[in-house]
Amino acid sequence: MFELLNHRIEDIERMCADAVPDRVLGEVRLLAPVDGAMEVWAAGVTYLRSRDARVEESDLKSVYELVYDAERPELFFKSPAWRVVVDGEPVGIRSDSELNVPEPELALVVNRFEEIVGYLVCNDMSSRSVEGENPLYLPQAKMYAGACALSSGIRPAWEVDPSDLAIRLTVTREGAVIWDGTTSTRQIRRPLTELTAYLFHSENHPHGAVLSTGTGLVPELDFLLHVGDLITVSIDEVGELRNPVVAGKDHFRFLTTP
Ligand code: DO4
Ligand code: MG
Repeated sequence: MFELLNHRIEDIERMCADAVPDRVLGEVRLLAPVDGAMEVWAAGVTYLRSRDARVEESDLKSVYELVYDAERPELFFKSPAWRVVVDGEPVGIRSDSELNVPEPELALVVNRFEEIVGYLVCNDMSSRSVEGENPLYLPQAKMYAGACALSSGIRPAWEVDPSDLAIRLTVTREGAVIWDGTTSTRQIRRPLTELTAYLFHSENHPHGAVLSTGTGLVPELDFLLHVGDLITVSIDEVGELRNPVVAGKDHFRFLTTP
């Protein structure tokens, strides 16, 4: 993957057009679309719903109101490539967290030249109770075993207009839907290129990067994920991600390290 992101978008488009598939999709297991020194980053509080939900859960409300309106967006490191899980694999909740939610997000695949070359579905799993206690706990609320899921297939940027894509989140428990909501990328407060510009502002990403663009769907405060729940995130024209929920790091012990 990172070798592809070493190229300009017009070269990638040509390489994709010329590529001759040597295997049928159904016959292979798709891996995470990140490798090498690629990192996954995420933006936060880019939708009004995310701002309001965090104001509600937090003891320190104003940081979220301030960052929603600020010139500089909130960006945080989410995952190295090797920790990412894909469609069908479990996502995690922290064993020391009571209030956990999925965050369904459009993610951008960015080449080393800061060009958006494709789109993915991301689930930015989060502990609301850990973050709500103190925003300085954000790295623990956001980075733990099984916290970052990405869809495997990249939708090329030249095939999709990302300005008004429906994003849908469904949580199923014992076969019944217990939470369901839809938003649109139209609701995002910042241009996508503003987010990528900040990601590359004072850092190089020589293997490219994935940047998730924030959530516009946050369940109500009384919603708790349970072990065994099935989370489905789908984004029109981009893809779908389905992951069962597990708790604790042991389920991820056998992820392949770099
Ligand atoms: O401010 C904390 C994280 C926000 C976030 O992940 C989001 O809005 O999607
Ligand atoms: Mg998020």
